[in-house]
Formats: sequence, structure tokens, C-alpha cells
Amino acid sequence: MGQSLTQKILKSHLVTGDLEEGNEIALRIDQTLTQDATGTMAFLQFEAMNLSRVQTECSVSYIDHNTLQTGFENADDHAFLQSAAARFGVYFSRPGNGICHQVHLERFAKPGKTLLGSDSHTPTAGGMGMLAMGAGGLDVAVAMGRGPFYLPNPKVLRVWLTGQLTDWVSAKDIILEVLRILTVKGGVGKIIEYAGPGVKTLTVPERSTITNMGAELGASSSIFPSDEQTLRFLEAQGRAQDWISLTADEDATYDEELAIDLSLLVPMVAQPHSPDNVVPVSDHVNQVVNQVAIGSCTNSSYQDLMRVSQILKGKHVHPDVSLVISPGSRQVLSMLASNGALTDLLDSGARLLESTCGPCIGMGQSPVSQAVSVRTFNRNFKGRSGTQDASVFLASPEVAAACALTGFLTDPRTLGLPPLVDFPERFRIDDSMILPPGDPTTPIRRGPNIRPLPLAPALNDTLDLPIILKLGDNVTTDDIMPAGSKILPLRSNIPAISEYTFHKIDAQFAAKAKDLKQSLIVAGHNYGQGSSREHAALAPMYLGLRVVLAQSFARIHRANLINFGILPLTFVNEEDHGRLKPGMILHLSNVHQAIQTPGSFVLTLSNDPNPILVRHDLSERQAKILLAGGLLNSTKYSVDA
Ligand code: MIC
Ligand code: SF4
Repeated sequence: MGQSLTQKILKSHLVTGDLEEGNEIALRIDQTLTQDATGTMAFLQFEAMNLSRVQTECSVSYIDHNTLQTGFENADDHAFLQSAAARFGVYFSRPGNGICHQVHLERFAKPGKTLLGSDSHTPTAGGMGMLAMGAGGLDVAVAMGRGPFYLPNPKVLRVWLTGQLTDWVSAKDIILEVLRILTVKGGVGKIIEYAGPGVKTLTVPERSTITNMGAELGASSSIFPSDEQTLRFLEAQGRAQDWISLTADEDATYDEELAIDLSLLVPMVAQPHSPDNVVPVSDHVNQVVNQVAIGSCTNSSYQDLMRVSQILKGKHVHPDVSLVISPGSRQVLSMLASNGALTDLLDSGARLLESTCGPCIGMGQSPVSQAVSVRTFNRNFKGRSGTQDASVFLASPEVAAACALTGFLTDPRTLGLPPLVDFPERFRIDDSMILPPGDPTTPIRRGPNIRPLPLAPALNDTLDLPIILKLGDNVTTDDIMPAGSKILPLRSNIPAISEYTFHKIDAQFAAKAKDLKQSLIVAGHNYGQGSSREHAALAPMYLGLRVVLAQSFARIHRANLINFGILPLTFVNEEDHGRLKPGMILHLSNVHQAIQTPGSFVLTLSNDPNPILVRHDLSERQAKILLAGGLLNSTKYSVDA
């Protein structure tokens, strides 16, 4: 029987597990990436494992999130990461060189290989025919040491593309359409594989916009074949030798299928406050816009920004709109500078930002109170922009540029002739801001904000846990551990950052948790969707969270909970969620035996004779980790860095 593209890569990288069954599998990882907001933890963990040099084909450490240096903390993190990269054998992409996913695509991604990154948008490299997945920093640290990466054996969903995009409709509209159909839960447990005659009409950067936002579907990864378009991109990056042809067999079978005719798509927006809340932009044409932000790992490629510059050329941004642009990489920025497009952007009134994540993670450019902000980014969770009452719409660069000119949400098809951008024959290649692996004796530079890792206690056999918080569906890791310019500098200091746990939902959470000493959270479906930040597990663990009882979990967050000793349980009967209230005490007994036995077990409530039936769905490996109090404990590594 024929194989899908996904199956081919899974098979060639399988370490343990069975691809025919629904169990946990383990994969060999060829490349890793880390970024500065998750990387300090990953390297502290790598160091704690007493490993001396990375064992992958290539590992890269990027500085792109925490570049707003309002105090010593971020600069100290950069110095730590630079010294750790040199010592442990990792490439180091200096601040200003670009957003990790864009630079990785340009300079490192290779078809047919596996990539694990401590960032949820690592699947961006799926546009290159690579199996690229996001994970917590600890899993990436293990992979850097050549340990396998464990994940539930994924289902494969094929998206069959036919036709061709029409004028003013772009790759962002394709993934917004997929999000509209599948929702933010629709990809959980799946790899999304793109195929069909429409695929060859899309360039690698366009494909990567689509695979990037597969993270918003909750998918484990998204992938395109490696074909002539892939070769064209690699040739233009001076890397033709990295190309291989890789497609699914014609008779491959899939677990699920979806078909999209590209010629029927129209310009879309994701309305506040969820990336799947998608409608045509024409539904909102009278909506005033206060801010437009163009950039992020989703839409800041050379072609994206060239199209924006052509739309804005010779015109002026509406006086009531603030337009900010962050090019995805130094390569993109320098090409715009050398061909004059940057001048067109600046002349139009655009404000130029660094080639970093910037406003996407609330690092500056928070919009005005009650703003409507149109962003080419991938997440519009409430408050993520830094302005709690702002309404963020996600859109393509074409829609964003049109809004910047008119001051209203605008269907760009009303602007006349579309921009026409040629695919460059040669990108501008200058790797001087990527430092190669250095001397293994390089001393590690550790500023005062870089604190040792806390360890989880071993899981008790009997637990009496008060419910500290009860939540609904789709709680994000931004809800659990917010980001932004005030909190991100504390990423290397768990005691300090833990004070912000659930801060926007309950400002007293940290204080309450410390009073209770041990606690449990009740949640709905898709708990922990969004980013890979393990701080959303580490900080609650530090505050005494022992169990999360939810209807279902997002993959990366569930793995992070287990890695840091927090037991993830799901309801067997959905309606039991309604019976639970904050303050109630749940009693768990014989926990050790229960988590080592497949199937369900019961929790009892004080003052209620009806028990709550729950499942753990842990593999044997995961049960062992929990019994030991987390992955670092279970492998008996020393963490007194
Ligand atoms: C994000 O987009 O939320 C981030 C910031 O890139 C995160 C990583 C982090 O929290 O550091 C992600 O997507 O994993
Ligand atoms: Fe950076 Fe935003 Fe991409 Fe996350 S989603 S990596 S914050 S640009």
C-alpha cells in the first residue's frame, strides 16, 4: 500500500512504537531550534543533564523574542545563550538577524528531515517538506542530546488543493479557510498534509504561511511535498544541494480528507479573539481601524513585504492609523533596502521595527485603548497585544496594507490592479550574523536573573486537592502565563515569573496557590492551546499545582505538564465538569497504581457520594516520569547548575 509523505518521514525516523497503532511513538530528531524566550530554560536543562555537546545534525539558537532591552535581564539572557551555544556546539543567530522560523526556513530547513523547536510555530519549516514540530524546552534539550522525541502516533489529514488563487487573495486566506472549517481544535492529534494540483502554484514562503498557522489548528505539524518550487527556493538561497524530491505515493491512504478549491477563496479575516473566528473581510467594511501591524513568522517574507510596498508606493497611510512593519529577517530587510522598496514603505508613513517578533508577543506597539488592530500575525487572543480591551483581526499582508491606506477594514479587491512580485532568482545571502558552534571550553555567562531550575516533588499516592480555578474551553498558554514586555524578561527566573500565573484571569492566583500549597485546576476542551512555553507548566508546578482535570488537552501543553510532574486527567463523563466548583476538595487515592493501569479511575468529592470518573491516557513512560516528579527527576539528572 502506498505511503503518505508524513508516513515516509515518520518511518525513516521511527525509533520505537508502531505506526499502525494509535500508541506513543518516538522519533529521531535531525535538527533543533530554540528561541530566547524558551531557550534559556532549554539550555539550563541541557546543562543539567550533564551533556557536553549537542548530538544533532544541526541545532540553532535564535534571539528574536526578548529584544526589547528595558533592563539588564534580556541582554543577560542573550549573553547566556551566546556562551551556551558556543560551548554546546550550537549555531547562534544574533539579535537582529531575524525571527527563528523565517531564518530557519531560509538558511537551515531541509526536506525529508525532522526538526524539533521550542516554539509552537516550528511547523513553519513544513513548507520545505520537513517534519517540523513544536515542543517544550525540556523535550528539545533531550533531542539536542540525541534522545528521541515522543508523541502520540498522529492521524494524517490530507488537504487537497485544486485551482489557483485569484487576484488579491493570498496564502493567509487558505489557512484562514482551513481554520474556519476545522477550528482551533480540529488539528489536535493530526498532521496536516497538503497535496493536489493547487500545491505547485504556491511558493515555499506561501506554503510556510500555511504550515505556520497549522499550529492554530492544534495540529502536531503541517507539511507540503518537496518539489520544483522547493528546489527553486533552495537554489535562490544557494542551497540546491539540500534538495530532495519527496511526495506522497499516489495510492496513499489518509485518516481524514478535506478539499479546497483555491479559485473560490476571497480575502478573509479572523475576528477577535480566536484565529478560527473567520469571515470574509467584506463582512466588516465599515469598521474603523486604528493600527496595522505587518510582520511575524506567519507573513513577513520578502514576497509579502514586496507586495505591501507595491500597494503603499506613492500613497500615504491614513492619518488615524499607526502602521508598523517588522521584516521577518535581516535577509528580507536588506533586500528591501537594496531594491528601494524600503524607501517606498517609509515614504508611505510606515514605522519600521526590528526583524523580530515584536508586537506579535506584546513586545511594544500595544495599540490604543479599545483599538481595532489588523495584524498579519497568527494569534489574536484577548490581551496578547498588551492592550486588554483591543480587538485584533488577523489578515493577509494585502488586506493589512489596504486597511492602512483607507483607515477601515477593506477588501483589497477594491484597490484595482494587484501587486505583482517576481520570485527572486537569488536571495541576498549573508550569514555573518549566524555564529558557528564555538569552543567547548567557552565559559557560560550567567547574569543574576538566571536562576536554577526548580524541581517538582514526586507525585503522592494520596492527594486531597482543592479546586483553585475552574475554566472553560480553549484556555491558552497566554492565559496561564501571559507574555509581553513586562513579564517576558522573567523567563529565566521561575520564582519571579510565577507571580504572574493566571494573572489576567485572577490577579490573586499566585497568592492563593501559595496559601493552599497544593491544588487542582478544572478546565474544558483544548486546555493549554497556543504556545509551547513550558513556563505555563513550570510556574504552576512551582506554586503547587498537582493535577489538571480537563475535557481535553492541547498536545504540547499536556507533554509539558507531564515533564514537570503535573498529572493531566480527563473527564470520562463530560457533564461532570458542571458539578465542580472552585473550593471543592477532590480526593485521589492509590494514584500510583491508577496511573500505571490503563483505563479509568475515580476521584471522590468531599460531601458528595457520586464519584467523578476520570482517565489518564498515560503511556508507561509518562507514568514513570510522573511518579518521579517530572522528567529531570526521573532521569536523575542534577539540576544545581
Ligand atoms: C508565541 O507565539 O506565543 C511564542 C511566544 O512564540 C511561543 C513561545 C514562547 O512563549 O516563548 C510559542 O508559540 O511557542
Ligand atoms: Fe514570534 Fe509571534 Fe511567531 Fe511566536 S508567533 S514565534 S511571538 S512571531
